[in-house]
Amino acid sequence: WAQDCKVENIQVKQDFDKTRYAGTWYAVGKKDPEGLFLLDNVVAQFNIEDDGRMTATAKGRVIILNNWEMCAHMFATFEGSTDPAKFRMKYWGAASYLQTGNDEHWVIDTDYDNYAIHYSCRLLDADGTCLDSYSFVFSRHPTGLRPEDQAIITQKKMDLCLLGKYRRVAHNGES
Ligand code: ODT
Repeated sequence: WAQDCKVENIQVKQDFDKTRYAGTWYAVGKKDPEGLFLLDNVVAQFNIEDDGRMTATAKGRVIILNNWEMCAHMFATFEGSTDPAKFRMKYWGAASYLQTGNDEHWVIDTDYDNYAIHYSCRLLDADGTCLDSYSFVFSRHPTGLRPEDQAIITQKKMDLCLLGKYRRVAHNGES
């Protein structure tokens, strides 16, 4: 259907299973927020702790203080909500000059074995659309998405009203 781009109407993954989501994901695409942070070579590792909570670590090349590029090690804890695919992500870096924050973290779609697409709105506009969002496309494979998954991801980008706003995230063995 025709999406109205209101954040409250965005569909997320039904019956999201965080246990199947655990493990390594390679960022292959990204729609940047304002004040971009993670650049490329981004690899995220999701874990389920003994108490059932989801945590994650991520490594990647980041940009800090306008022009400094470096490899960063980041950590996150996730707080669940009534919707199993909607979390709040508290994050911080191994070093104090890295970004910290508390963002929405929604799993829009995944097949657990090959692809995932995430979405975060940081700032809601008065009309219910998003003023500042970011979104990661993840693959289980560092080489990128399989052709059969690309059409699904394109549809999801449209649903998020972000088609054409993503860039490719390179993996060249750094970080
Ligand atoms: O890159 C940006 O411009 C904004 C993104 C900042 C959040 C980075 C925090 C990563 C913390 C470690 C968690 C890993 C999980 C990653 C999953 C999706 C990316 C938020």
